[in-house]
Amino acid sequence: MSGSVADRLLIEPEVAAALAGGRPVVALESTLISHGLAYPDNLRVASDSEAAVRASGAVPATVAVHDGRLVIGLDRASLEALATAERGSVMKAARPSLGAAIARGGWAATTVSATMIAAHAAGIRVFATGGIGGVHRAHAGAGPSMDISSDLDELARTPMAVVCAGPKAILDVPNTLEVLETLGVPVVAIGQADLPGFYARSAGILAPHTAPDEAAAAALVATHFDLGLGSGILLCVPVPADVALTEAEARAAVDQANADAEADGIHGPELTPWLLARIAVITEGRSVRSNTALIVNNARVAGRLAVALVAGAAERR
Ligand code: PSU
Ligand code: MN
Repeated sequence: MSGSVADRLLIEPEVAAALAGGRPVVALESTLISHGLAYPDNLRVASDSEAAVRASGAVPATVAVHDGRLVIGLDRASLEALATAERGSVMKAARPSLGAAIARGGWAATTVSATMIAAHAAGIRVFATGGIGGVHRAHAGAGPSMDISSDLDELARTPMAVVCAGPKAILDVPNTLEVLETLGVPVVAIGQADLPGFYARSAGILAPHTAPDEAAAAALVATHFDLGLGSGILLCVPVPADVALTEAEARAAVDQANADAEADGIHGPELTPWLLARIAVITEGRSVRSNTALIVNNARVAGRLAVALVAGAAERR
């Protein structure tokens, strides 16, 4: 018995038509809807992100698992179902849990890794999320954490341009960059030399590569894809300035939340959503304001990037 992800796709007609016509499409993920944010922020962000992709001239395709299929392009009712589902009833599907999520039936949300798998099988090349997963922080007195998101390995093996606001600030960001380098994944900051810090504009370290603007980033993406290396490319866009946390506030909240998670013994796939929720409480909602704004901003940038990639391909013909 053999098959492929492609056998499991259910591509919504507007998305299918855009792909068949070679028009720009942007994939969006669903774990940030079901696990990353609470209702109603999650539903607002999901629909605002789709609108932002459209405003940039591309077609949005939010990805999730439903009743054994990888759905590419969710309608309003599906977004609502995911956003309002009872806590714990929606599975978080990543590469290691994708088979289980498909076999189980019902709804599952796709993380960055699972969304990349589905979107790539559908022929989509650009994807927007909030922040990618990475290497979690070490516990006090212990060696480096072995809790490394499957997002990183997926970036190594799936050729897709992933737009984010940097690795999530809850992580060990320097070690996350090291792993991405080992895996051969280019990391590009757009518009600044510093690596964007998710809640804050800067992660306090330089990005390995920088592109002055989206057009330059699109040219870099096109060259990376033309080489056929097989890997993805990570584009990091700073959170909008008016809702950014200062580096100091972000650091204090993240340190506190990680200490609380360690004390409570939180680990595994539960850890990332737990930390995001804890930081929302610690910052009295300010982290949610930046998280929601950066997701929509990334969707807008990804839309422009998808448009530029299609235009560039037409020019090269
Ligand atoms: N970006 C956000 N919020 C999120 C995520 C991204 O602003 O909740 C999700 C993505 O789906 C990402 C996941 O793949 O968090 C990482 O989870 P983990 O660390 O368990 O791999
Ligand atoms: Mn993990």
